[in-house]
Amino acid sequence: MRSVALGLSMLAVSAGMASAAGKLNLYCSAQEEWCQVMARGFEDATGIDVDMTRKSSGETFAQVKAEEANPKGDVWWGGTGDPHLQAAEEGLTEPYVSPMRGELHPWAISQAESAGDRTIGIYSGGLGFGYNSDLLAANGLPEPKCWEDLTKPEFKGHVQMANPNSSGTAYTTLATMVQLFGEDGGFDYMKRLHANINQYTKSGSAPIKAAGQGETTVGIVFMHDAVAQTVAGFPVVTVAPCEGTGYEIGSMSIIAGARNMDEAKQFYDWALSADAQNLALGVNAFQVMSNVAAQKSEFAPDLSAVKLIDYDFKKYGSSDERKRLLEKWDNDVSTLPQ
Ligand code: S7P
Repeated sequence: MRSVALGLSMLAVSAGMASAAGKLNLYCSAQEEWCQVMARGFEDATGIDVDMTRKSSGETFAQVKAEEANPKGDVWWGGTGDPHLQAAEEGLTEPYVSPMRGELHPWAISQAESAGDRTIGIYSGGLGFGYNSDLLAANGLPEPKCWEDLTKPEFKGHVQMANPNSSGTAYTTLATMVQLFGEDGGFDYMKRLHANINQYTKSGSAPIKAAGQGETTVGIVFMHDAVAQTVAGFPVVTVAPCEGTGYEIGSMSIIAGARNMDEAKQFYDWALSADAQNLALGVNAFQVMSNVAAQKSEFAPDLSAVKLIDYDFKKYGSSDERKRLLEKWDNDVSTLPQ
């Protein structure tokens, strides 16, 4: 009896400690498994309860904007940098200079500096595509090596990508084509690609998961997401397109007016540490991490061997440009017959 009472009082003490330690509402736009380990890892490190919601980058941006007058989230972690930059420009996120900043790669810091410290880089990764080698062979298709190959008539119905309105990956694709081929050339490419698309998904990594399952031959995704399918045992080959490609600076921001501001800053500092970033390795997240001391997986795509464009994050993350490109894609591309 006594030990039960003692046990109950210890439980009460630890429950009291948990609530004294506070709570955090985390909006997460990276892959689900990674979001989960970040939430649980922070709880373990601090005792702070985390309520995590996972949504794609564009969807999270729309939610943060819709909640502007009554913010429900505290930190937005992960997802491509463009909508984080747009949120910064629209004053939806809070300036913060973390004491951890000195441990980061210059590209992560310049993301912060270009946004008045309202966001920061947490990882980076190159855009490309992957294909299911079994399906490619079964359909007698040539090995695609370039963006242009995906628009060839024989690939009709074989290519999948996400919708750029909901997905940061797909917005990066659209902005990459405009930067690679110019405004007219980029939209001409998106129209020709549209003719071969079998489905626009909501989530950016869904197309390569579908390729792994044999539901589409090609998926346009970040290369690290294609590599993750290969490592998981699926017959997926990753391609760095021959013309060159864009890349992302996956980002993190504190939401303006966060109800749990102290906890938000604690999470922010922790998420920039090498220990927190090393959690990625356990869930097959093969991005390049922003902390210089974070470990790099042997499977991570070698970006130094990829022809990367000089992606203009400021321009393509600006509110006007992002809205303009998405509207143009909605009106001129997505409505075309297939
Ligand atoms: O975690 C994998 C990853 O590709 O997901 C993020 C992505 O933006 C989330 O999906 P959406 O494309 O649907 O927004 C990337 O930042 C990240 O590298």
